[in-house]
Amino acid sequence: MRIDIITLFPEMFESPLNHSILKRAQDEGIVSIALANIRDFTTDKYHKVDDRPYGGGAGMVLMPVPLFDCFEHVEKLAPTRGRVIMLTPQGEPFRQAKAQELAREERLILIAGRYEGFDERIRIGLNAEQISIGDYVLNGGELAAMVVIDAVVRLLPGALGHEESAQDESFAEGLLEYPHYTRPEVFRGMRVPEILLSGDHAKIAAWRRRQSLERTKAWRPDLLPKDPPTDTRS
Ligand code: 6GU
Repeated sequence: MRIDIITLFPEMFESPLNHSILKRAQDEGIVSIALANIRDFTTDKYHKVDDRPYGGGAGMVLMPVPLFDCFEHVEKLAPTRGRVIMLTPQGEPFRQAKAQELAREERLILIAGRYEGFDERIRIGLNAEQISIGDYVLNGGELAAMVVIDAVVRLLPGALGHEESAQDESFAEGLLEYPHYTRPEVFRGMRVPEILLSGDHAKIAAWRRRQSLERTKAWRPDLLPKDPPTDTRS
């Protein structure tokens, strides 16, 4: 997969992209990630990228001209356009299903904005999708773009090194994960559940399944299907 990021702050991406899984995935050629700075596509003396909103109001708006020039440069860097995604609180809420969908693409172009927002003609002119990472307001789309990249890249074949991991975890099945334990067997008086030491893999799997369901019911009932399928077996 190739991911292009269009931003005013490429430096913000340096640390997250250069550690751990995201770094290794790039080193191994599983993903290639490129940054483009919108400001490099300005033509005026002040390298202006934002301006006051028509109609008045607070804040500044990201201008369409440098953004389009930047986009048209980036678009040509690879043969396929892929999915063009603007990060904005107005976007579709980002969920695991969307991460799985994006992980199947050959290319993503992510556009992170700043200020009060993007000039509306950017969204229309690029025919871009919009993604939000939750119902709160960030100072810009950069952190949201990093969240999307992190969630997508770990789903790419080979990125985790152990393929079950991404299958097993929270949300892959629409449920929260079961609890995990490692050594020591007793920590501050708290014992590892006996069943996990039993070696009975079928019983362990059933226990984990039940734990997943119970935790989801208790902590995230909104994730459970509205009409749970009735088990009619006796
Ligand atoms: Cl994608 N951008 C900004 N600025 N704020 C957000 C967001 C995105 N998602 C949630 N809040």
